[in-house]
Amino acid sequence: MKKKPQKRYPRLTHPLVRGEDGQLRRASWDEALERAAAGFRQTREAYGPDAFAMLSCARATNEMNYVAQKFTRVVMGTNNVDSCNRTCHAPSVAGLSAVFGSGGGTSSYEEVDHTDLIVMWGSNARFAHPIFFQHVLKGIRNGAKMYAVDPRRTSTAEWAEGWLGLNVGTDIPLAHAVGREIIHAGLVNRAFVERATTRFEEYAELVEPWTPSAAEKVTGVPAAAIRELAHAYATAERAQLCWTLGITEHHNGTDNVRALINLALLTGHVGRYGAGVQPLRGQNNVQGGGDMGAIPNRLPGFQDILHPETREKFERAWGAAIQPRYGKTLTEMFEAMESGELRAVYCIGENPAQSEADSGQAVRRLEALDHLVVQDIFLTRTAELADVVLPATAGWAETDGTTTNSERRVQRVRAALVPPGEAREDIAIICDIAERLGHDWKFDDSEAVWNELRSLSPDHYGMTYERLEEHQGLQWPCPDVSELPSSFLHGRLWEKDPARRGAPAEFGLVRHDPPVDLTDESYPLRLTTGRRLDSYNTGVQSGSFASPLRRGEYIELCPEDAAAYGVRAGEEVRVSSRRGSVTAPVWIDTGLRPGLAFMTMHFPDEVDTNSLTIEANCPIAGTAEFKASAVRIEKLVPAWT
Ligand SMILES: Nc1nc2c(c(=O)[nH]1)N[C@H]1C(S)=C(S)[C@@H](COP(=O)(O)OP(=O)(O)OC[C@H]3O[C@@H](n4cnc5c(=O)[nH]c(N)nc54)[C@H](O)[C@@H]3O)O[C@H]1N2
Ligand SMILES: Nc1nc2c(c(=O)[nH]1)N[C@H]1C(S)=C(S)[C@@H](COP(=O)(O)OP(=O)(O)OC[C@H]3O[C@@H](n4cnc5c(=O)[nH]c(N)nc54)[C@H](O)[C@@H]3O)O[C@H]1N2
Ligand SMILES: [Mo]
Repeated sequence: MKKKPQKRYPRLTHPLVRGEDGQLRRASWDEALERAAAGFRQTREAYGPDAFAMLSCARATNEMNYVAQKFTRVVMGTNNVDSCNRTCHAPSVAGLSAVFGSGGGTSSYEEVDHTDLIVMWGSNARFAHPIFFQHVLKGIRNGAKMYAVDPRRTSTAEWAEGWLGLNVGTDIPLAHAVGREIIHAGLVNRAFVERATTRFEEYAELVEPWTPSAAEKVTGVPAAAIRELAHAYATAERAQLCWTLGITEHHNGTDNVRALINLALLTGHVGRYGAGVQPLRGQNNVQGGGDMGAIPNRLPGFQDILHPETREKFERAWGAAIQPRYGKTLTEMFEAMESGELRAVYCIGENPAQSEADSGQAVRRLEALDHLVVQDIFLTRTAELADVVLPATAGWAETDGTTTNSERRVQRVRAALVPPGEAREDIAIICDIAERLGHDWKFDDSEAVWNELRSLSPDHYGMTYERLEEHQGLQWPCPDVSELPSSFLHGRLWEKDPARRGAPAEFGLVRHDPPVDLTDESYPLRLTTGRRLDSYNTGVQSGSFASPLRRGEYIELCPEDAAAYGVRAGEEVRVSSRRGSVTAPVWIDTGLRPGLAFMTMHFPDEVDTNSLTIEANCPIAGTAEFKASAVRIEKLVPAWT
């Protein structure tokens, strides 16, 4: 089989603007910045502030995200700012904040070394979170058991005591059956449930029909395995429940998250050293981007926009009025492009033309914009659609600042490489556009931005650059400049004094709701999409390096399905969904089960996987159902050749 050459993206070294001939051409910084600013000014004047939206970069620094959201709120006057957190862990943030009042994972990586049980639920950390996975391995070496809950027998599952291979989109029945078994076996942590939670009785009633055998019928997981996981989790002294996109990238992602948190509430596996609930975040700084307010509903420090005193504090500091309502999520932005409500987008370090579900539709919507400015380090597919392209330095290795990881640890990053050509720092570019729109912000360096943030976010106040350096990073909340923060959250739930315990954690009364894109005779296969170790997201950054590991896109099938369709490994097939169609070679994976196919999102220039996926999304968090499409495959070469 001949392999298609893999695209290598050129690093952006100078600004580009769209010329009269419709092509992108080289421009001076002055011309490009003027074009960018003029388009934003005209949009605001003609259609008002909400016709503008910012996509902010989850790979760039906290400081850059702070400045990007400030630009959106102060210069453009809207809360329409979001990032790829929406395609990823927005349900985790929504679920955790509904239960605990804070959207962060509750534990530290180090606690995983010393825990007794680790559940990796919908997470292939061996591939996607290799550093965290080292802690899982350390925990296992120290005597912990690990369970993997994933439709595929993944590389992560190879280290597990047990693998629960459930049908895609049946996590709620499985979690409810685990919860019911814990209740029936008398393993509920009664003292914790009574003191620190609410709605237990309703929860117990809700899960009652989910006997292990009823759940086996829906999930495909043997009843004995469900019982084993329930007993192992409930009897462990300390347990870590970790999840990622197998839970969140569903049309009911937030409900899925709530179903898992319920298990931690039942057993008291939260708010103690070694016990906790952890969504392992996606990019290096997607946690920080949200913390910095680059989301439509929160000001920096995760402070609610609807809270009048919070708004006043920021209005005083910024000298501008802040809209008293939430802005649009990334999902809503794309809908508003369709209706014409959204006319101008400033896209910094995101590649939505290839990462959005139903990418054909996403590209059409981006093309229809009046004004698209893309600021990136590579000439992406999204940049190819832009009116102005601005070359930035990479947040990693070419820029000073801080980033925040999944354990809420803020760490310093430093410029170690000289950026190519005329590339400039993201913050400097945003400030130049702001200046052309009448806002003169003087930030001498990234520390000046950080100190402005510290003055407005109590959770970050105690983290000076000096202290971050001294302690090799600090975790939020860190309100005090002399004390060290706790490594885990919500210890308050264990307090005997109700005043110190604060608001109770609520059980989530969530119900099973199968995937939107149903399989039927025409589309009989369930396609789930995800990652491989050797590539990164839409391939823009990983595609530029020659690696002996990369092997392009495949549709992965189990041996039984390959035999049933009469296709061999390496043979090209047509893969079609209700939205689009691609051709891809077959890969045979014994970790899959009949009826389940897998593809990545890493090689969209060769095989545009997202032309197949469905845009159905979670009404609470806005995250699309990347994990469940219905497809069919057809042989391209007739069987008689
Ligand atoms: N090497 C590499 N590392 C990465 C990335 C990368 O592209 N490459 N991307 C980063 C980003 S942005 C993110 S968000 C993370 C994502 O990290 P992960 O979420 O771990 O990665 P995925 O492969 O998308 O999905 C995880 C697993 O969900 C399973 N799954 C699918 N459907 C279901 C379901 O219905 N229920 C359950 N329980 N599981 C299901 C899939 O089989 C898959 O193994 O990785 C980050 N790290
Ligand atoms: N089918 C399918 N689709 C998915 C998913 C899935 O599991 N399946 N997962 C979803 C998830 S979890 C995510 S997070 C999204 C990712 O979607 P995107 O964020 O749109 O995709 P990336 O490829 O990560 O694009 C990152 C861009 O940031 C640029 N960049 C990197 N560093 C910097 C910097 O410092 N400054 C600037 N200005 N630019 C920078 C890179 O060059 C690149 O173009 O994809 C989503 N799409
Ligand atoms: Mo992600």
